[in-house]
Amino acid sequence: YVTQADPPPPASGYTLRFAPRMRPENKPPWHAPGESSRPMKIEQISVTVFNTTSKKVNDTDGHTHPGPEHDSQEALLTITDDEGNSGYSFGSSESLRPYVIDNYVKKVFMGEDPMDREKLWINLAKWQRGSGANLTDRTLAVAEMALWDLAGRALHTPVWKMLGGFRDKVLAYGSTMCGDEEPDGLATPEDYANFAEWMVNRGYKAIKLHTWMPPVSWAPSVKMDIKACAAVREAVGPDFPLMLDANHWYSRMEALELGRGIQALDYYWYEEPMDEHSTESYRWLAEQLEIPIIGPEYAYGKFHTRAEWIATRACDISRVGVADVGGIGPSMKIAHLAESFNMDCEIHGGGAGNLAVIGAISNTTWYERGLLHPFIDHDEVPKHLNSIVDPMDADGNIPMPTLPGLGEDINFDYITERTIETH
Ligand code: LLH
Ligand code: MG
Repeated sequence: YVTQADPPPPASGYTLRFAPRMRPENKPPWHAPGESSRPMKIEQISVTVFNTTSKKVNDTDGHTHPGPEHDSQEALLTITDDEGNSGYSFGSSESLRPYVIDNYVKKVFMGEDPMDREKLWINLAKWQRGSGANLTDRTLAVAEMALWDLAGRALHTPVWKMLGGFRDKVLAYGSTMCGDEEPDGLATPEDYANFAEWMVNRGYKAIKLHTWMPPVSWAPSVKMDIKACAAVREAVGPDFPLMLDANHWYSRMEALELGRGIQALDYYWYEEPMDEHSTESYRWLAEQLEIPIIGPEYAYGKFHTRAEWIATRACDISRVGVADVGGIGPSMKIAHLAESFNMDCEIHGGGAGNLAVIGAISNTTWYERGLLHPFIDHDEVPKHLNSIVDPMDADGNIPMPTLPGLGEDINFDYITERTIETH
């Protein structure tokens, strides 16, 4: 079967190729011929909070920027069944705090068959209504992805294959951080243009700009956004796919002016320029612009909200990220819903869960790689992993993971050494 030492799959277009795997004999869940499988049971759920380091900081509005290296905390959720199979998924220590794990995740999951992901997800999601906002879509996503990881590891199969493999690699777009006021950072249109040139040389085949948002002293500014978009278009040439993810709280008229500006620059899609909870505002915008509107990314309501956007023509391209809608299962529902309307569904954010969804659907083109910044090395391996999940080759392709499960190559020794709490 596939081990960590195996090389990544060959770059072979969209044909499916995969190293043959052997079923380990007498290892669960493989059984003797004629023997039917018995349900597995979740026996243990634990969270390991550990210290690590980060070179990223959040501003007062929650956007991520480069910062000095500092101590930070991460948490690893482990779900183990009675046959000794474990699944792992990372989250914030806050989203996996004891109150949430004990009152919701353990209550719903313990003693259940970890393979019953749909039942467990629906039963957990129902708890959200009465949880007083304590049980978030993020927690749902981490818990659900640990179930997928467990199943994949038990079956010695990557999750994207379990979902129904479609591709063995995907093109990445370089997704910048939001603008800042740092010299040589992303402070001016020229900074964006210079960084775009760097990204093209690195191999990216598309670029998405996040431009300036508060608390940048003079932001937001439609005029500056258009200047940055024009500088990048100038730097990369006329045929290179570019996208814009602007300040998320523009008014309708500002969003329209900006949309017309980047439409004239031949941008490929226009993302989240207004609060997404007003579906009608996006329907109004989409009606007036030719550039495709993508969304919603952040709006609450999981697949229900995406269905409303599609049904009311508020978007031309659908959008979903595993952390936004509570996991891989609900993301697949949205991708298939969009597919049923001949609509693309572009995936928000990177990481193992999003990569698994991309590997299993036909109606998507890109992997969002980032957030990138001139001061950040995205290829640097986080200390709690042995390798990054999204290595990109010089042609801008990311291979689908070959490890069983979600495909995260976890450095368990590092986590054990730096554990500060287990619950
Ligand atoms: O505002 C931000 O920081 C970004 O928009 C961020 O949420 C990013 O994840 C995003 O929107 N990507 O598409
Ligand atoms: Mg976005």
